[in-house]
Parts: sequence; C-alpha cells; structure tokens
Amino acid sequence: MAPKKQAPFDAVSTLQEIESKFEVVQVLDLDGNVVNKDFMPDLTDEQLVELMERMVWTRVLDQRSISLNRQGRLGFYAPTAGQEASQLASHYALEKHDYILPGYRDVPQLIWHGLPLTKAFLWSRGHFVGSQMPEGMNALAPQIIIGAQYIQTAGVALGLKKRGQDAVAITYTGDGGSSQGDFYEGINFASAFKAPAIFVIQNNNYAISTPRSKQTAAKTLAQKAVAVGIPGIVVDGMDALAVYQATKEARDRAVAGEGPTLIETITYRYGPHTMAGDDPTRYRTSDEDEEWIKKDPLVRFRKFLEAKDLWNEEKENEVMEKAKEDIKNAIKEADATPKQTVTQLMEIMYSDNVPQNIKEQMEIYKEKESK
Ligand SMILES: Cc1ncc(C[n+]2csc(CCOP(=O)(O)OP(=O)(O)O)c2C)c(N)n1
Repeated sequence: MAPKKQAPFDAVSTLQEIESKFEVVQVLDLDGNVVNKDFMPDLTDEQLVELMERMVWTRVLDQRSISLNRQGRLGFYAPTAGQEASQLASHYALEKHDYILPGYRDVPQLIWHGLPLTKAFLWSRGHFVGSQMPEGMNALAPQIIIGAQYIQTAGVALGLKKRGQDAVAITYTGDGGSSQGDFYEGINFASAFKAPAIFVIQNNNYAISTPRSKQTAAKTLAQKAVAVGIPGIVVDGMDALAVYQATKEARDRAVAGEGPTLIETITYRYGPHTMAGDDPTRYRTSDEDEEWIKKDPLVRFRKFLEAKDLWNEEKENEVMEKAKEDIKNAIKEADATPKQTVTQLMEIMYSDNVPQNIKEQMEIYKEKESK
C-alpha cells in the first residue's frame, strides 16, 4: 500500500497560530478589579501590603536618586519609575536563597534581596564596595553588558542543579537585550540542561531610543521560548499580581526540575534611559507617556488594596517618610566611606595567582598611596 501522502506543512499559519496564543495575562484591570481569578496569587493580606510598601518605597528612591544624580552626588543611575511591578513583584515570588543576576536598572531587586542602600549608592558611584554582596546574599552585581547576564544565569542555574540545591537563578534584561546573541545562548543552554532558571524580559518598549518595533519581527518576545523548548508567557508588567503569579509558577516549575521559563513583562519607564543625558522627548510622544501613566502599577495596586481596606493615605505617607529617612542615612554613610584606592582595585581582582606585572604595579601604587 502506498504511504499516505503528508499534507503540505503550512509554516505561515503555524507561526500565526503560535503567535496568537501569546496573549497578555492580567489579573487587575486599571481600576484595581480582579479580572482573572484563575491567575490570582495565593498571598496573605500582610504579604499584599508588604509588596505595596516595597513599590512605594522604591518609587521614592527613584525620585531621590534622580535629584541626587543631578546634584552630582550619585554616578550612574537608570531610572525605575513605571517598572516597580515588573521588578518587585517578580522578586517577591523568590526565596531568600535564590540567585539574582540583574541588569543595571535592577538595583531595587538587589536592595530587597538584602543589598544595603549604602552599597547601592556606592555601586552608582563606581566604588568597588558597592559590587560586594553581603555574606549570604546570593546575587551578582548589576550587569552593564546587554544580555551577558543571561549566559551567566544558565551557568549559575546549572550549578544549583548539580549541587542539588532547592533554589533558582533569576535574571532580567530589556526588550533590546532580547536581540542579543547572549540572550539566545542563555535560554538555549539552560533549556538543554533543564537548569532552574527564570529569564525575565522587561519590555519597556525602548532600548534607549530604539523602539520595540525595530527590535524584532516577532509578535511577542516571550514566544522566543518556543524555539528552545521552554514555556514563555507575556504578562502585564504594570500589574503586580500578574507579574508575581507568573514568576511564582516559573519558580515552582524550576525547583520541581522542569527547567526554565521565559517571562515577558510589558512595562514602561517614565524617565530617561539613564541620567547620562538621553532626552526621551526626542523619541517618545507625551501622548504615549500619558497612556502608560494611566496604567501605573502603584495606582492600580493601591486601588485594589484600598477596596480591601488594606491601604490608605496615612499608610502611604508613612512608607514615603521612611524611604526618605533611609535614603538620607544611606547617602550620609556612602559619603563617609573612604575613597577607593588603585591598590584596592587591583587586590579585589585576584584571590591568588596574581600576575607578575600586576604585582609590580601593586607595589608601585602601595608605595604611592601610603603617602
Ligand atoms: C553589549 C552591549 N551593547 C551595547 C550597549 C549599550 N547600551 C546600553 S543600554 C542599551 C539599551 C538596552 O535596552 P534594553 O535591553 O531594552 O533595556 P532597558 O535599558 O530599556 O531596560 C544599550 C544598547 C551595552 N551596554 N552592551
């Protein structure tokens, strides 16, 4: 009997079908109403309040960091306002012993993972003390090379698996980062080894001034997961509950030995890319900004909590005052930290096997800096 003739493969409709499945998952609408009970996280009232406190505190930190930068009291700073749900609700789904491999905008996650604010300020100033994580805090310093942290995350996650540790490695990049070679290598390697990794793409629609539409022809960034055989999900990145739940499910899968997940959070940064001088008005319209401000993660979550009688103005003011006080103390402490020396910079690069030429240079600087 002649073999049954195979139907011609329709690559175009297969693609369209896959792309149509990647809808944006949301839990809260703009008025803070739950619109998707199936994706509602299992969080206690105390936990919901704590997550809001972290977002409010971090919004104040962003505002103060921008003015400290303008006063010349901070160095590198990448604004975070608008991305609080994407950053902090994903972090909230982690455990203390999980590893974070952040990008340069992800300092808030480090702070809530245990990085003292003083160190965060020192990192901004390029002081090496700011890159040294406290003992027991599992994180790398923020990555500046776009996408490089994705490869490192595959390695860290594989290490966790080989040691049989009940922990995950989470990393963050932007929409621009999802076009880098390192991005593909990282998700592919982690997938092949079923490493316990969570890959987050914070899609804030711009890689500095390059719009998302020029980044890729793919309809979503999360669908890139399909090519390496891992689950991908697109969530409303201005919706703390949706971000939390997506990350929690990804973590559960990872520790159960089921491998990595790719999460795309649709978000927006209100400020410039960094404080180094890009002017968003040259590449974004004020109409676009206004559309996004309507989706603000704090406003939406506040409405949700207020309806449950868990939040009010007084509570919000308390958190804002606490943030201002914390910032004041931390910047004072950062100012009082001794300036780094060239000798120290060389010393921290090597634990042993210091090359001869570095040893010689160290001697020269030790001598110079002892005066
Ligand atoms: C490998 C590499 N290429 C270029 C740069 C310069 N650069 C810094 S930020 C940036 C855009 C990144 O955009 P995106 O990944 O969307 O992240 P976002 O800052 O929006 O969170 C570029 C190209 C870099 N740091 N590293």
